[in-house]
Amino acid sequence: MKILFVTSNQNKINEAKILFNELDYSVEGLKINGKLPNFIEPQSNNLEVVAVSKLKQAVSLLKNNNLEEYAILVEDSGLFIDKFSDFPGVFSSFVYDSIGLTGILNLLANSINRSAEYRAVTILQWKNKIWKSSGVCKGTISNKELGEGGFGYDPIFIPLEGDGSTFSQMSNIEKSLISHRSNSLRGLLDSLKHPSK
Ligand code: ITT
Repeated sequence: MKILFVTSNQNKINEAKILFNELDYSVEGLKINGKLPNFIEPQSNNLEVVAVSKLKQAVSLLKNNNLEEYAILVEDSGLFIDKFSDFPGVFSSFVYDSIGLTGILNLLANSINRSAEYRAVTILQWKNKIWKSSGVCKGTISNKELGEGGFGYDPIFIPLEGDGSTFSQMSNIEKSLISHRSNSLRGLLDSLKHPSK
């Protein structure tokens, strides 16, 4: 099966490739006329609402472009910081582009409570079948940016399941063993492998 992933983020595509490889499914970014079309994001503080909206828009794009034989994958994710009552959450992208990692580190300066979690919701649709899943990765926010890999908040996110390194200090494979997105995608894989569950 070929999966078209509705994302502009190549890191997300790479993470999905690692996982779906197990079922011999290929994953590539959805492109219409060579580029990812613009999607309207609903005003919502719920990752699933955003993902469902992306899915509906993508499904109608597939229909209009004779791509219905392919499966479509949508995902929405964000960083939820305890001390800020889950902010930036669905606004993670916007906050990253506006105040950036320095802004987050400044907001948390001298704070003892540095707990946070990444959350992801993924939905796969193939023809009229839909599979939904969610994933979490718990961790803490570091005191400074560390590492070169990953993307977004990875230089300041230390997963609890790791060895104290930030996601940016890990390889893609190490991140994909414990990340929120991989956890969510593994839920989809599980449903695909065991359809009766
Ligand atoms: P698409 O919308 O095109 O998929 P995006 O990167 O903007 O790309 P989101 O809208 O889902 O993705 O926004 C999620 C934001 O949350 C993203 O910009 C990052 O700042 C952050 N984020 C989500 N998952 C992350 C991860 O695995 N590592 C680092 N930051 C992540």
